[in-house]
Amino acid sequence: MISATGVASYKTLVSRLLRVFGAHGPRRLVLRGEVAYNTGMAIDLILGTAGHIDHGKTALIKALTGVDTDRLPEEKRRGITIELGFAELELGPYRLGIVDVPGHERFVRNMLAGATGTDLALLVVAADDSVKPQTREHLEILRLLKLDAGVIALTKCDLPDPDWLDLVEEEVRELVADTFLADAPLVRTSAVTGQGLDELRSALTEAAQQAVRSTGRRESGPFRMAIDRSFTMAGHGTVVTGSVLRGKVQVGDELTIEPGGTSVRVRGLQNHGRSVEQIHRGQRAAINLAGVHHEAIGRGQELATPGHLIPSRRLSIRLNLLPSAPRPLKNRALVRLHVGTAELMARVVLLDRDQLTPGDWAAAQVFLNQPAVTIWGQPFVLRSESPIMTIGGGQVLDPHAPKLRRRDEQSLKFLTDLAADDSVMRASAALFFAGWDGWRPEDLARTAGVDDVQGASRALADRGDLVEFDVSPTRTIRVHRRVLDRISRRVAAVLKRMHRENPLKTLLDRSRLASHFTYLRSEGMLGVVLRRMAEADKITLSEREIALAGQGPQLSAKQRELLERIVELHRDAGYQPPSVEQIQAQVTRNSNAVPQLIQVAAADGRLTEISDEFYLDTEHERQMRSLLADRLTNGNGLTVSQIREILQTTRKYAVPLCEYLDRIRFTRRQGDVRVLCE
Ligand SMILES: Nc1nc2c(ncn2[C@@H]2O[C@H](COP(=O)(O)OP(=O)(O)OP(=O)(O)O)[C@@H](O)[C@H]2O)c(=O)[nH]1
Ligand SMILES: [Mg+2]
Repeated sequence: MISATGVASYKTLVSRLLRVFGAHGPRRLVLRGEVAYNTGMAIDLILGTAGHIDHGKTALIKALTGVDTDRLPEEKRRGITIELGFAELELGPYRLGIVDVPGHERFVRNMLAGATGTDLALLVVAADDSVKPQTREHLEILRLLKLDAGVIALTKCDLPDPDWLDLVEEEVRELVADTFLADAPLVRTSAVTGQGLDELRSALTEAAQQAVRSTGRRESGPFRMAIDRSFTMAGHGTVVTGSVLRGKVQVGDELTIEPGGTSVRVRGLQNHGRSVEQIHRGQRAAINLAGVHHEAIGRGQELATPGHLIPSRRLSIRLNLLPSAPRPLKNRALVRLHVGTAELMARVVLLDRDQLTPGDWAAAQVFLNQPAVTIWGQPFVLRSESPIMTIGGGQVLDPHAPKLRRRDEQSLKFLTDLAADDSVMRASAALFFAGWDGWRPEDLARTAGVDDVQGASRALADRGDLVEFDVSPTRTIRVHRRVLDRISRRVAAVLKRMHRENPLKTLLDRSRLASHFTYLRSEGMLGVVLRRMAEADKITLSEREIALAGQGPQLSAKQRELLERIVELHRDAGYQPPSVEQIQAQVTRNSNAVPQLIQVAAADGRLTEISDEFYLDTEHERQMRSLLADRLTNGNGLTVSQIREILQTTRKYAVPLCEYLDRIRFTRRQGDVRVLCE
């Protein structure tokens, strides 16, 4: 990190400014300003160098641009690049922001940070040294990062004899066969003699054209930039730099730093040393921020439009282990994950196998030691600790993933759908993985790479995948129908268990069921699931009680015998049914099951509840109503005593029986008598 704090003389301040922004001499600044003004419509792209240590990357960039991107004293002393270097190259309609990376194997992590956001690559191979380990590794990284345009430069062509050059060229062609550079131009150059520089410029112009065709401009939409440096500048405060991945930013804009969620305001902007009002994708940006200390942020974090990025420690991914990986990748292996400019420790959980063979692809989840911000489709690179090398990479499928069970067929199917070309299929899968967490249509851009989010969510509703319901007057929940199915299955499983634990109960306590689903964080959500289950006759449901269809009480032979005895006692007793205590007195065994068994008989419709105290045999209850109906049709009412006589019972039973008849609206009270209800 570069620090430029403290009061400095004008001269040191200028030199610091230039160093910090990777800029050029003052005369050049003015010139560049004019060029920028005249070519206001320039198409900006980021070019990244790649190649083995000492192969002449920095020298070639200097030959092309006049800028020595090695600016650290240590870089000068050791003659190698350590940190990222920056320069700028105008090529007709294109303006290339150049990121020069180190080739040393110990600084591959810096190369990875620099490779983020690059649109085209300049792969450098020294003619006197040919293909070397970091030539291969950098090429693999660019491939994994999904670059698809570039140029190969054979450097130091002033050194070896021409026959040797042909051999090297052959080796390079062999290396890049089957990669995005298979058909790329290979230009013989020398930074010493200037050989091939014009040819290189025109090859780069063509590659730029191709990069624009394949990446699009991506200047619309949210702003996003992965931070590669953060430092402080005297008189300005915090400055962060990076390659703008998407969108544009203006002085005065409010942005968020993620992970962390820190709100900041853009105080000033520079592009290659020029102060500008606006910076867009494909440009290098130095952004002066208000609202944050430079030490509170750093490489790996991102600057974005508020709400655009959501940090997560868990990602679902599609993972490729390189054929060159030294050994299979085991489930739960610990690796380094490079995404954006971030480098994180990650545990890889393979979802459909126990180990991944070199060369193969698999669906996986990574559990990170710190949150990362990614979007659907974002490429990443995996490196192993020992040996320290690049072993694989792939794309993010779910940037904010729920924990998935291994070998779960439904999850694996939806993960496959997330990698599909069909955007509605991806949208459906993203909706599924959003679970019950308050999905919004606009999330689809980030979670499924869908541009037309409204169209996609309409298609989801039409397919019946998207279920919307209001859980409160102000809150609508949107979920995948398969998510509701999943919750339904859990409800059924919990109810089954509750029935097993309460074998004599016909109806279960609804609030006890709800206590198993607090993780839904919405009463309304469970309510919707239960209503859908009731409509499908999978459960019976009332305000307080619930039962799973086909899950009646489970009685033992003894209990069944006792149940029959209870029903028999009621049948024999006519309109003077026994109380619970009386029944218990008559049966010696299992007497404490009596109250529940009475309820079982009532739920089966064999007994009818008259009051808290007693039940009637259901057949007697029906007879009672027909007896009384006969006597009541004349319109004259009956007193309690008359009813007692008709039923040949005692007052102890007649009063509750009359109250029962009123309650079920068979009779109604009129003064001293009961009359029939119409
Ligand atoms: N003869 C000759 N020497 C060159 C040429 N290009 C670079 N060199 C020399 O090769 C050495 C390494 O060059 P750099 O440009 O620093 O190499 P690099 O690829 O940037 O190295 P790292 O950034 O450390 O990976 C330097 O001593 C250069 O002077 C060339 O075209 N011809
Ligand atoms: Mg260098």
